[in-house]
Amino acid sequence: MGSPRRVHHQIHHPRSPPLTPGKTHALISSVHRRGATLLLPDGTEADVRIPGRLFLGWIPATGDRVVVDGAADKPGTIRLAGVEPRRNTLERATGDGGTQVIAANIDVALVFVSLRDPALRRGFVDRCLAAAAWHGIESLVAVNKIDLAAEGDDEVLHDLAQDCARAGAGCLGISCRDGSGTDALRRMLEGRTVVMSGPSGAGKTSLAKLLGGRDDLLTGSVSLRTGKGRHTTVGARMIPLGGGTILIDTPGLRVFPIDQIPADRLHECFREFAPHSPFCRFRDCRHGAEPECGVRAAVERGEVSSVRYESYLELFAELSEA
Ligand SMILES: Nc1nc2c(ncn2[C@@H]2O[C@H](COP(=O)(O)OP(=O)(O)OP(=O)(O)O)[C@@H](O)[C@H]2O)c(=O)[nH]1
Ligand SMILES: [Mg+2]
Ligand SMILES: [Zn+2]
Repeated sequence: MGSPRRVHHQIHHPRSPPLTPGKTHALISSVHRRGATLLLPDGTEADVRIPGRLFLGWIPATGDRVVVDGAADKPGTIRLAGVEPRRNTLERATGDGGTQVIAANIDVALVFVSLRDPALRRGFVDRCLAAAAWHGIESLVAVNKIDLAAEGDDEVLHDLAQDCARAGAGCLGISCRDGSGTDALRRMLEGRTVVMSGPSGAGKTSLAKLLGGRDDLLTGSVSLRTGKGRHTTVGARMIPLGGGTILIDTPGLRVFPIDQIPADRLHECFREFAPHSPFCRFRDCRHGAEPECGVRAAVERGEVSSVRYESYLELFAELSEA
């Protein structure tokens, strides 16, 4: 059992090989200074030490799948025996030029926004979709508070749904207040590991409560009570919701980071651009002010959303400055 394969920057990650047969697996639900808390198959948690010399080069992250030895009903006997390769990671830059894995093995990046209070900001949605695409994570946009819809909002939602579909993302409107769409959302998340981003006030805590979460853990506080007392959790942690859904809570992370994306590869994160770039005059066209750009022509014909294209230009400018 070696250290996990480093997931390189590419849009479509290969699926990981099947888990080691005949072994007990667990998920790392949070990481603290001296070890980690595991989520065991029976839904209980156990603390383990991370034996550094066994897993050279592996920095554990929330969402890592590990192999464990010992009896699950005797938490003190559990120890780590191996770690599975990661299927994907969500990462951010650490100031000193390195990267930090926020969470691993994510099934769905849930972009949770509201129609009003706070108002829907398409730039926020597109930023999150780009980050998820870069990390090879499927994404779903949920627009909360559709109970507050006013005249013209049908069109707003319709345009968003169309743009998401072209970008390869799911999209649905819901209301945590009156319950519309929430059953559909619950089904879409069933049995999956979800990382959520959304602006303050969008209704993330309301959603977690609705899905059966321990909302006491969704407060952004950094300590977690386990069998052995209090540990300082370093970053993200798993919150099991009903129906086998696991929510990864990322305190202090409002928006998925795009800082890993090189400006000249941002266009790969806007999947609907791909069919049009062969028509660009320059092979290395970045779809900005270049003459005879196939993507810009597609925007003019209405085949690529002008809203998405504007978001692309904004993010491109931001990444080019960095
Ligand atoms: N009208 C309406 N209000 C909602 C809905 N969902 C949540 N709210 C309200 O919106 C406010 C913010 O909801 P929260 O769940 O606290 O939002 P949050 O995303 O967790 O916010 P932060 O914790 O600050 O990031 C609360 O007053 C909720 O009652 C909804 O579907 N419709
Ligand atoms: Mg909240
Ligand atoms: Zn172009």
